[in-house]
Amino acid sequence: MKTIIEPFRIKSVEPLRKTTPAEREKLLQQAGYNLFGLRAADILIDLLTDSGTSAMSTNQWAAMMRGDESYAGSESFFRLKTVAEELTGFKHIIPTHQGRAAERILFTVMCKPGHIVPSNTHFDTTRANIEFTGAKAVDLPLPEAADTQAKIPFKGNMDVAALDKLIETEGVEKIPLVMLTVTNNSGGGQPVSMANIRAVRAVTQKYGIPLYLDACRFAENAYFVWRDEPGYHRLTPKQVAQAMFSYADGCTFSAKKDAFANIGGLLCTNDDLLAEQETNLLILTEGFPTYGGLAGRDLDAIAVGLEEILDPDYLEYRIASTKYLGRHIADHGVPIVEPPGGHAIYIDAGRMLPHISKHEFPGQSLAVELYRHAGVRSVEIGSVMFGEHARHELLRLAIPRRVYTQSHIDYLVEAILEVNARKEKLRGFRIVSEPKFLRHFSATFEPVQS
Ligand code: PM9
Repeated sequence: MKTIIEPFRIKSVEPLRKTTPAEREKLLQQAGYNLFGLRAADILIDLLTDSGTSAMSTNQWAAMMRGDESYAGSESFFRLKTVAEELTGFKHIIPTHQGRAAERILFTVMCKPGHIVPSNTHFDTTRANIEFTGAKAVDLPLPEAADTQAKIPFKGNMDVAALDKLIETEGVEKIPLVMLTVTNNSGGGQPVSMANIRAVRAVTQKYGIPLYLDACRFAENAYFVWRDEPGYHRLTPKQVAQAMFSYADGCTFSAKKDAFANIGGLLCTNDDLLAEQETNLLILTEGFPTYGGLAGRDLDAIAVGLEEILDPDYLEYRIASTKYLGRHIADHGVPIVEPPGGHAIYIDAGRMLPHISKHEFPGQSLAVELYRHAGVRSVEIGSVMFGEHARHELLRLAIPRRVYTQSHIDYLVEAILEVNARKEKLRGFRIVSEPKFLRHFSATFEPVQS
């Protein structure tokens, strides 16, 4: 059979509420045209993020009932530790309440003003947490990745020659660690090849610098390697993931992505001294090392999710579903970041709406219009999110795991193509108010009058 189906059936459902265009117009105005300010009940299909929005399985819910809520020495922690150690091979497994908490602890311990942390592309929370310590976050994506239309595999790779040059010119003492984000979220959800991980590893080893994975979407990355990189097809996705982790000295991980959990994160390392410093900081702000800001039941949900996510049938469906959305809009004239990535489709709003300059936020304009037209929530990944660091003006349609069905995806395709058919009518936005950090979460906007 050629048809790839959702490898699960639905046991519990949540109703979706339809709104009228007039209601949506009013809600947009009340939210200051920032879709983060909408109530979830007013959204039909929510593609704001794939983070913490997964549908948990029966086994995860059952595991939650086993949750051991002991303050210290919880059995739930030891169950998670066993799974995470087996998967990652790291010596120290530190739970945190989500990915950015792991980032904050890691960078607080490792970075100081004047330091530089290179990555293929930092995610916004990663960049913000690095810069909060006074260090600088530097992105070193492949030069070819600048062309959103280039259909090259493993477009999330790091520019290894640029990394070598940066370390050479800036000096080893300025670079406390190198990061690789798998898959490369801000770079279009594109995977990183095992060859690239190995090459980055060789450079970091040459200079004695630790390599950390931002492993939020490690399983989707492992699937791309398994599917497309010569030499890996004979392994299971889990074995590929284990190989990926084997080249790193540690990782940060948001269990809200590739662990199907609604909350949680991990900070892992092989370094005993670092682990001690990190644990001390953890106790100060997250909690005791056997719960790290989570309930015991959350730890159990993550432990089960980490195993379920590597099911080859699930990963095949997941990547095929994302590709279906991407191909059906791109083949009808909507420019997307090619090729379709793992967890999301990114529309190149800058290319789609050339009449809106980046100072008037084409991605934000498209996000607002897609909500106004069809009740779909997406997120701008461009100049609103990254300011002057933005390389593209993108609109991300992130697909929650195991949540929406094929007909939801077909509805999306129709909505996007209808907006595309009258794209010349879309107008830009200007910012009315913004906070100092991570402005996309709470900035307010007003439409630019034509
Ligand atoms: N990513 C996302 O939607 C959620 C926050 S923004 C709505 O893509 C990477 C690569 C991420 C990421 C979160 C984090 C932080 C780190 N690295 O959200 O703190 O994609 O668990 O993880 C979001 P937490």
